[in-house]
This record gives sequence, C-alpha cells and structure tokens, in this order.
Amino acid sequence: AKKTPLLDDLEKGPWPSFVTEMKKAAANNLSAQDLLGQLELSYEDKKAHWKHGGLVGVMGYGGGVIGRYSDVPEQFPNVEHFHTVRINQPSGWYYNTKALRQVCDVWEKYGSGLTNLHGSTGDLVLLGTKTEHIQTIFDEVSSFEEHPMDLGGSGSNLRTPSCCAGPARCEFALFDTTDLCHELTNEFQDYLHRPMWPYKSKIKISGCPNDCVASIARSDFSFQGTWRDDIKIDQEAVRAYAEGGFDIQGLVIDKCPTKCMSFDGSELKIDNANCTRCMHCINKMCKALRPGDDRGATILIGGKAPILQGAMMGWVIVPFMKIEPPYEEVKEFLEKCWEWWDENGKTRERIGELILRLGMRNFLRAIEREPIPQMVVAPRANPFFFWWPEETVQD
Ligand code: SRM
Ligand code: SF4
Repeated sequence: AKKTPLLDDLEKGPWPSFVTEMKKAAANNLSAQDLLGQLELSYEDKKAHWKHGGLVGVMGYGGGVIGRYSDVPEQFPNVEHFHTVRINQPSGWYYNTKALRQVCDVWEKYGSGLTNLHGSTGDLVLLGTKTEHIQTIFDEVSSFEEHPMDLGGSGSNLRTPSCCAGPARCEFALFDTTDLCHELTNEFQDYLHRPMWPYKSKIKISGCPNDCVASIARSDFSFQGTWRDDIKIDQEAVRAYAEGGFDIQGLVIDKCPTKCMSFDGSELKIDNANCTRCMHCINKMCKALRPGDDRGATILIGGKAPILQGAMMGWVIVPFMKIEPPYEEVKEFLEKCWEWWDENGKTRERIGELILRLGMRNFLRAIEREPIPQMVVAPRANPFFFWWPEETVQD
C-alpha cells in the first residue's frame, strides 16, 4: 500500500475514521486504493482532484447520478470515473437484510464497493462507478425481485423526500410520516427524476414538533405533526412526578415559551389557546401529558443552506392541515407552490428566497391563501401598505 501520512492523521483520536474504513476496503479493492492515493494528493496540494465532467445518467432520468472524474487519471486510473449513484431510501430507512444485500452485491460487481448510508438528504448513496456501468446498475437495482429500488434526486429537481421513523417506532408520531413520504415520492416521480425547475426543492416530514429530521432547517417544505385541541393531562401522573422529586416548576412551567402553564403543587393547568405546541412539556412529562386527538401537520416553507440569500429556517405558511390518505390537500398545496416558483424563480433561487424577493402577498395570492398572524416571522419595519389595484377607488 502507498504511504498516506496526511490521511493517517485522521485516524487518531477516539472517534471512528473514514480513513480506517477505506483502508480496510483497499486491502482487496483497487478503487479504494486509488481513492486513498488521490485524497492524500489533494491534502498535499490543498486542492480537490475531482472535476465535474458533464452529465451522466440513465435512460429517461435527468437526476440521480452525479458525474465525477479524476483530474489526475494517469496516477489513479481506478478512479478515473468515480460517479455517485443516489438510491431512493425506503421511507423512514426501514430495510431488511435481503434488500441491503442485493444492493451490496450489485455495488461490489459494478461499483467501488464504498457506500454512504445515508446521505444527508436521505438517499442510500453508492460512491464511485464508471460511466459504462451506470445503466446496468440502475436496471438491476430497479428490477430486484423483492424490494426493487429507484434512483433519488439530484440537480434542479425534487430531491428525495425523507421522513422520521414515524409510528412504527415512535409514540409521538401524530400522523403516518412514512406513508405520506412514500405517497409523495410516488406521486411526484416526474419532478424527482427530471430536473426542470430553477433549483432544487426538498420535502422533509417529521411526525411531531420535535422534528427529528431537522426539516425546519433543511427543507423547502417542512411538515411537522401537530394537534388543534387541548393537551391531555393526567393529574394523578402529574402529582406522581412532583412526589418523585421532579422539578415541575423549574423544568417545565418556567421553560414554557408562551408561559401558558401553571402548577399549584397539586394541579397542572394549561391555557391551550396560548400554547404554541412546542412539545417541551410533553417530552419532559410524557407519562402525564399527551398531544390532543385532533391531529394534523403544520407546513413551513423556506428552510435552506447559505447559497444566494444566506441560510434560512422555514416559517409557518399552513398552521394546521389534516394529513390523511390520499393526501389530496397536501399534493394540491405543493403543486400550487411549485408552479408559482417555477414560473417566477431565477436560476438557483429557492422558494423561500423567491417569497422574500417578490413578497409574501404575491405568494399568498398565487397559492390562494389569506394572510394570518401565524405567518408573521417578525414585526414589519416599513410603514407602507400596498393595495391591490382592485382595492383602490379610481376617479
Ligand atoms: Fe449538498 C451541493 C453533496 C445534502 C445543500 N451537495 C452539493 C454538491 C453538488 C457540491 C459539489 O459539487 O461537490 C455535492 C455533490 C456531491 C457528490 O459528488 O455526490 C453535495 N449534499 C451532498 C451530499 C451527498 C452530502 C452527503 O454525503 O450526505 C448530500 C446528499 C445525499 C443524499 O442525497 O442523501 C447533500 N446538501 C445537502 C443538504 C442536507 C439535506 O438535504 O438535508 C443541504 C442543506 C439543505 C439545503 O438543501 O439547503 C445541501 N448542497 C447544498 C448546497 C446549498 C444549497 C443552497 O440553496 O444554499 C449546495 C450548493 C450547490 O447546489 O451548488 C450543495
Ligand atoms: Fe417521533 Fe416526533 Fe421524532 Fe418523528 S419527529 S421520530 S414523531 S419524536
């Protein structure tokens, strides 16, 4: 094996190291050997030795494969092509071992054998193959006898939707996140596989406001489970917390962001009209407090990383929507938003940035929604009011 003193540094310390894993793979894998060599050279030169080299893909798809080529192929011929294949993960990342084995077999045959489970959008990511194998990999993966799989998103399209573990593993799931994710993925196949929008668009779905998939910061459309009626209180269980020495006042009442709770030593009261459904009290006292029964989701728009306008968190556009199969209302809502964005967005402008540029009033009019207080992120700072032409009186 070639010497890699700079990479070896990344094996020090108590944490797992991708270098150690790549070295294990390199024992009988030429791609992994050259990958280590090229990475070492990048560290020496302080420069990446990958280049984007035009589009590669499979028949009928515009996304799902990211083209990568080495710019020093004479030194590292086994990574001359090193394309990445994104496989759409099952909702909530539930595989059985057979499904995973099938993918690994294909990848050992046609790819580098190196994987990334999972990419941060959610895909099962296969790292490094040659142009001539891409179509074969897709053909095999998509025609597995059991659990056939499809490509995920890349480029200016709908990116692979992802969701939290949902009701199969989590008692807090206020709707079936896995079913909604699966349904939206199937419904919007065209948008997922054919890049045609101004830029990428992401959907992430969490079953409750704990937002375990961090949808608020990482997706243009963030779905978070919520409820409209009152938090359910078991006063006996509340007293048991207090008797057990749990500091209800300090850890729950004082931490409530809207100060809508009180506890007199024996009874807990919640002013539900002022509750913002943050989940904190329920997380802390889950034996005594439960979400209400009238359940659905809040939809936030605009979460994204820093390109163009800086990093943004999503903000509330729909405070509450019932989330029930076949999810027609959700689908119509998404279609309306995408249509307006596709019509008006500049290249690389995401929907949240477009709302900032053209104004919320234009967005709300296009998607046929009335402005409501929950949409306000911060008090406005300019005194002007813009009337629509039909609201003014002409002399
Ligand atoms: Fe990303 C660009 C890799 C998840 C925001 N991202 C890229 C590029 C194309 C940059 C490049 O040319 O090297 C990378 C392609 C890598 C390749 O060759 O395969 C890249 N992004 C990744 C992955 C593979 C990292 C990973 O190993 O997990 C993730 C996708 C794997 C998957 O499908 O599961 C990945 N990227 C994300 C996320 C997180 C998420 O989706 O939850 C974000 C932040 C959320 C967001 O969308 O804003 C993200 N990637 C970006 C951005 C900034 C976008 C913006 O509007 O600010 C770019 C820049 C760009 O598009 O030019 C970018
Ligand atoms: Fe459970 Fe909520 Fe996390 Fe989903 S987001 S896994 S429902 S706590």
